[in-house]
Amino acid sequence: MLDEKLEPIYADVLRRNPEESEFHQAVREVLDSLGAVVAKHPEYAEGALIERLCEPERQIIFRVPWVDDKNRVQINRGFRVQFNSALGPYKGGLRFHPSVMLGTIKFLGFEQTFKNALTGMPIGGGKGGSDFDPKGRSDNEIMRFCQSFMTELARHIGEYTDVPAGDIGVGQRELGYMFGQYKRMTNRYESGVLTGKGLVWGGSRVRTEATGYGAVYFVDCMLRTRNQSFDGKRVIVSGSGNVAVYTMQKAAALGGRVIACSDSNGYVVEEKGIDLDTLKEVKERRRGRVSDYAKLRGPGAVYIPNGRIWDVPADIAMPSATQNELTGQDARTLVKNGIIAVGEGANMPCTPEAVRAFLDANVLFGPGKAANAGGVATSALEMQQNASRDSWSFETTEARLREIMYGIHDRCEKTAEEYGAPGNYVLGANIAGFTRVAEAVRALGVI
Ligand code: NDP
Ligand code: 2IT
Repeated sequence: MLDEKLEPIYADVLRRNPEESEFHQAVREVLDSLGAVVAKHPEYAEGALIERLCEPERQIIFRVPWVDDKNRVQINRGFRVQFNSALGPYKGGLRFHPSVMLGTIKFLGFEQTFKNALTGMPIGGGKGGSDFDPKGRSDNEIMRFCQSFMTELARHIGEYTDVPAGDIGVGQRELGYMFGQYKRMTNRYESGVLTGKGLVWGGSRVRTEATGYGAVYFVDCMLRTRNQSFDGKRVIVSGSGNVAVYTMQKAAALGGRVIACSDSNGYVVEEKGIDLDTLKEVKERRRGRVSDYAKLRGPGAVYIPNGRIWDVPADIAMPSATQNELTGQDARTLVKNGIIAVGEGANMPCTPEAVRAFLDANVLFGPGKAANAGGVATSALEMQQNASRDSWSFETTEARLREIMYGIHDRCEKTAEEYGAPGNYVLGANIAGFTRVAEAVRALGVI
């Protein structure tokens, strides 16, 4: 049940953003946590403050024409939603996936605003992307698409305005082509305009690893509140992209046994533990599938096409692929099999029903906007290095990331306690993120 002050705000969001179910879901989840806040601080319900937080400052939609290898003209749709800049320039990734619609980018931009606030760093929230499908495209096609996408995006971004980065389907290769095109168009080596750059062209150490490492640090903090650790635990990680791979790496480094990962075609289980060198060779160099990994590893690795990775009994689950990939039914299966902690590496991977099932079963649950904030936080560290024309060591950067994740955990934990729900990281993250961004929005007047 929504608080009566929040009910009309949500009704308005539904009415003004028809057919955008992912955006509705993300807004609803935050509003569900805010009842206690507006009861304690009625000023937050005034001045249409919450309404303003639900309305993006700017939404840009553009055509992306490009020519494929067969000389055919292709048309995709590009998006950039500049959600909120009260705390700093808009900041958030670009997603290239055929499922991308305006509502997808709005949900991600909304989440990003609170996530970025939670890091304590000076970054606003934004997100962008395209319905372009990179699968099966040649390197030249990827380059031409990225150049065309940037040709339009360039006029909307800048180191003080809006700083994109990667997300699903966008990694260092794509960012390189986009940065190259931006540099060419503007005749400026403006390193701070994008993050997730390669090391020799202005990138930061640890940015590649940051989201996964950060998510594991967050889960580790949650485990410690119950005198537990990763050591000896069975860990399952969905996805096998950037977030998943470095989640597996850090979980294994802390003594966890990572036994399963997946892609959109199926999952692989290897009881001995997933071999990360082989997985990286398959995913990062060959751009292959987890089925290729299973073939390379032989009989110890079992590939299950079209199955649900959440059927694999585990102690810790880290959904790191995409939104709504873990349903209420999956959550009940995990609980039945004795899960103790879940950390969202992806954005909104657990459905609301799944989140409720975990909270009801007293499972430690780290919501994405807290648990996966290490990626964007390290992007902010990349911006710091770019602004000071400096480059930090791996150790220094990782130590900063770890400190930031511990800080986020403490902020969520303390806020949950303050609002009478100890251990509820969903409430803690939503309220702590909201209050920081709301404070700034209020201070800046009606703009
Ligand atoms: P990648 O493109 O590197 O990897 C995505 C992985 O998820 C792939 O294994 C992919 O499988 C799988 N996947 C994607 N879409 C679907 C789908 N619709 N159904 C099933 N599987 C799917 O992306 P990232 O690792 O960067 O991102 C993963 C998640 O983490 C996203 O939710 C993203 O928003 C979030 N995130 C990313 C951050 C970053 O720094 N990169 C930071 C914070 C959050 P397949 O190859 O078959 O498509
Ligand atoms: O969802 C996310 O936080 C990201 N994709 C990373 C954003 C960033 O700007 O580094």
